[in-house]
Amino acid sequence: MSHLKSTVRAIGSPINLVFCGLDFAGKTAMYIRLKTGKFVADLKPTLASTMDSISLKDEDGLLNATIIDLGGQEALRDQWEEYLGKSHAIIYVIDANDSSRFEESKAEFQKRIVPFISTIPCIIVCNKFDLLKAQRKSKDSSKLPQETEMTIKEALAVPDDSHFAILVASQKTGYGLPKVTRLLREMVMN
Ligand SMILES: Nc1nc2c(ncn2[C@@H]2O[C@H](COP(=O)(O)OP(=O)(O)OP(=O)(O)O)[C@@H](O)[C@H]2O)c(=O)[nH]1
Ligand SMILES: [Mg+2]
Repeated sequence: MSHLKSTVRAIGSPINLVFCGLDFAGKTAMYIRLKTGKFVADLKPTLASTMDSISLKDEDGLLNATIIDLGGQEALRDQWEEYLGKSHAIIYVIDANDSSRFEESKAEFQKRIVPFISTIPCIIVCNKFDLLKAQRKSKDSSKLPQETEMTIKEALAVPDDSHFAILVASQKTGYGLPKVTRLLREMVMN
């Protein structure tokens, strides 16, 4: 993984994180979970983008971020570009439990995200892992995170030479979220 940083950031200043992805993917749920540690089940679609400050914590301390949570509905997607170019990292969220929308998510990823990810790191979040896991029921699910990563990487046709990481996560259970801070440190801060 390279460490390119296209957007200059003053030392110690917050990183700019942009959340994008299709409507209903779980962007707002993730931002709220990262900020408050809580899962909100009855969120309304985001129509006006939200800007907020969050503090992420890990064993290395605090990582301050200014986040932009964008709306994913079709009519709102043209707005993404304006924010993507100013970000230090992109969080692209996909509902990993809804394969009927993988094609649509791939088309938007290829059109709107790929042009940025040779220079801006991107964390692809395979969200709603709790729902995928529940479908496995009695079957062994130890390999499911790895399988999900592969499925989503292929579904989005992520270019091998791009600056990305894939994270399997659930906003409901919190699965995967402790890795976010470390990934951001590795991808943006180093
Ligand atoms: N079970 C489960 N539900 C989730 C998860 N993440 C989000 N949801 C639910 O999915 C629905 C959509 O989540 P949002 O966060 O509003 O989706 P969004 O991507 O912000 O959607 P837009 O604002 O329209 O772009 C909500 O009912 C959430 O509670 C998850 O990991 N697991
Ligand atoms: Mg939202």
